[in-house]
Amino acid sequence: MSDQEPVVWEKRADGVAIVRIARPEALNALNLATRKALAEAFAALQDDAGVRCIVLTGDDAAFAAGADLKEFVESDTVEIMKRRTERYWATIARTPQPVIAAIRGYALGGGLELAMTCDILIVGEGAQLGQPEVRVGIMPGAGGTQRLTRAVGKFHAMRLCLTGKPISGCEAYEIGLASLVVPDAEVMETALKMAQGIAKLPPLAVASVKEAILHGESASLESGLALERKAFQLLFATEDRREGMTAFIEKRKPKFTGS
Ligand code: CO8
Repeated sequence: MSDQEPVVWEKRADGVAIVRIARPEALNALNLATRKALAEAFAALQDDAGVRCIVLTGDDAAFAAGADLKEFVESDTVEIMKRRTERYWATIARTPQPVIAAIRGYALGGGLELAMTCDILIVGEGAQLGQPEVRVGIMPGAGGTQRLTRAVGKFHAMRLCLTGKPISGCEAYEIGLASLVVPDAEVMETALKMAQGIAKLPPLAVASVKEAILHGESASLESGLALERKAFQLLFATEDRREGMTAFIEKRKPKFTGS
């Protein structure tokens, strides 16, 4: 386990890494140091072939309650532009391994935007997800008007961003902002179990699925289908493809090597 604060991460023997935001005194509000530490953690994990799936989480009270307003209050436009903080979330969004956000408590503003850079969202029933920026005179600045709209459509995105009111984990699931909703106490267990399952799968196939879905999101249907087809064809060059199919035919468990 690394000892960097305010983000701690551990790599486990089962191929799952857990990244935890650890600023409980501020409901995991994302100050600059936290955002930078998150990007550094993901950059390190991306290069580790032993990491097959990543779980990003906070604590029982909050995934993250947004950008740190105490740090924002005296900021001006030029300073905000010069920070180029978009690079931190971009690092996370470009992670080739699947990233599961395990959300308990608040996921607000930049916290929800961070969650939306992940691939699978597992939320607790009592979680509070929202884009409250408008209530403090700003607006979402890292995906809240874009990724959110792609996930839930114009009318839910408008409601969330224009009222600033949070929704529960149950409602997030109903509108397509979460992959699963579970009792709060089961969020981490569910996320870890799913991550362990993904970690056992052939990593080149897993990474190709992720790439095709993400790139296809902003492509035309024709381009997306072509990208999918090429990725599908490429996977026939992998040893794991042969092993997976042979193991099925021989009625045994496959041994995937990542090649
Ligand atoms: N920033 C800084 N500190 C915070 C934040 C925050 N976003 N949220 C909570 N805290 C701190 C509080 O100040 C308090 O600290 P202290 O005890 O020292 O005063 C501590 O956390 C506990 O908070 P509360 O006492 O307020 O706890 P409550 O249970 O009463 O309320 C809420 C919880 C409802 C979550 C409330 O704290 C709240 O409304 N927080 C602000 C939520 C918010 O507006 N978030 C959006 C911020 S703007 C944003 O995210 C823009 C993103 C742009 C892109 C940047 C990418 C990162």
